[in-house]
Amino acid sequence: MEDRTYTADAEPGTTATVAGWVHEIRDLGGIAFLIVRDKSGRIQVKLEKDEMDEELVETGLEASRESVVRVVGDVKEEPRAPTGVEVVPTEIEVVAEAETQLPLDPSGKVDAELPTRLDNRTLDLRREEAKAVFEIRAEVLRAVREAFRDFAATEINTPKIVATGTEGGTELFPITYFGEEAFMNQSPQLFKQLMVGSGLERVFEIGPIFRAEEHNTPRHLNEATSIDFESAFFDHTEAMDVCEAVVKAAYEAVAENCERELEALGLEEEFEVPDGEFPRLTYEEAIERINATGELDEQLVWGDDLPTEGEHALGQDVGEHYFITDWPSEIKPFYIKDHDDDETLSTGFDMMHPRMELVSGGQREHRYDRLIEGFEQQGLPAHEFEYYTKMFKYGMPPHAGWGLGGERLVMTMLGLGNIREAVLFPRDRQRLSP
Ligand code: ATP
Ligand code: AMO
Repeated sequence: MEDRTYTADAEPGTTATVAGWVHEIRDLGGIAFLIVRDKSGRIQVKLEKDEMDEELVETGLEASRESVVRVVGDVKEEPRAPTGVEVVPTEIEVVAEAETQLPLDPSGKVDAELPTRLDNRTLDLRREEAKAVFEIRAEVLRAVREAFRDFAATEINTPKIVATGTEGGTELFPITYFGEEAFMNQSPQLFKQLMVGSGLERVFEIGPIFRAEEHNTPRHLNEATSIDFESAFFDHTEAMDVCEAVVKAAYEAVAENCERELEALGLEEEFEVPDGEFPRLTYEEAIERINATGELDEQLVWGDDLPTEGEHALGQDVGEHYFITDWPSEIKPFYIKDHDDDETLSTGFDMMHPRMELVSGGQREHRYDRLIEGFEQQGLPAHEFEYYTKMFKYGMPPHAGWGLGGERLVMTMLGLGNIREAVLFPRDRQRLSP
């Protein structure tokens, strides 16, 4: 198979071997066309019934849709062909036959519901639109890695089987680890912090996080991809600068390198790279603006978390990516540092897309005594976190960082209605396989 030519590269005047799936057979009587699809596109294979070898024509005509075929032939210019070229075959081989009853139609003529698509991802990703999402997702991750490298951050991988949670106890998936209780990791939070005190100083990780979310929503997954950043000697404003640059780099890369995919999604006109600085509102301004929209039944007061409807109302009001800063300390986790001049205010921030939260971050509490106090205030058993806290006794620099939901980034970037569209094999309350 190594001698095969991608359909997009088949040059008129050459003899080529193309291999791919039978997208369609158009039988017009004396002439028929087999449309062969591969990763690069499609090509027309001409079958002239009276002029070509009977067996060859028959093999072509009898190939069922979505069978894998290998075609050897002369590539000719043909203005009437969809791509301007066609293959006049000398050999057609059905390499792998497909049953005629397909669970979904990869040509996209018949729409399928999301659960059917997720149950049959292999066939679903033969559709240009579905494939485009994952080509773009890959480009986003590539661009994000490159942006982090430009900021001199080192990529790390931290354990996903852990002894303690970090983001609130109820969302943990417990597992048994050689007879001991353990959990699937909710966030690389504590490990990335441990690494800023190491010789690495500035790190990033792109990896899975696991959360037993209570709610089944279009924007929550039980296994998600977290893009995490953490740097020594940064405060929260510097962490926000990096966050903004990384998100913009992802958009820029997609605009530059994913023209075909954006077109497949019908976004070639609409797609915009965010320009200008993301506005930074304080939490106090945010609740005032939400209250002023009149969209909520009850006015928000200081200390409330922002309800989903509140986020939506504010998102519509702001109309672009933005940060919410200076959250009340009491609603941010123990590892977030408070402002030095006002302990009721934290350095925690969220970065929002008009549709939803994308990022949480902040400057971290790096002073050992304060950190231990923070555990006590949140009712967490500090001794269970000793593997983490003890390193704060041996020279832990001030540091800051954030975590960005990879699927939420792709979802909001492409206007997808459901986060599951941005994951090959999503895990949710109803879905454990495939
Ligand atoms: P028949 O004599 O049975 O009609 P034919 O081989 O002469 O068959 P045409 O009449 O030339 O076929 O074409 C049938 C249809 O297919 C026409 O609409 C024609 O434009 C189109 N067609 C013919 N050849 C090609 C080609 N190589 N690529 C795309 N379309 C083609
Ligand atoms: P947080 O819990 O806000 O912060 O998570 C950070 C970002 O991760 C994404 N995310 C999810 N995406 C899909 N499904 C989920 N269930 C899910 N949970 C989270 C969101 C969210 O904004 N340790 C901190 C980060 C930090 O301070 O560095 C944390 O985990 O986009």
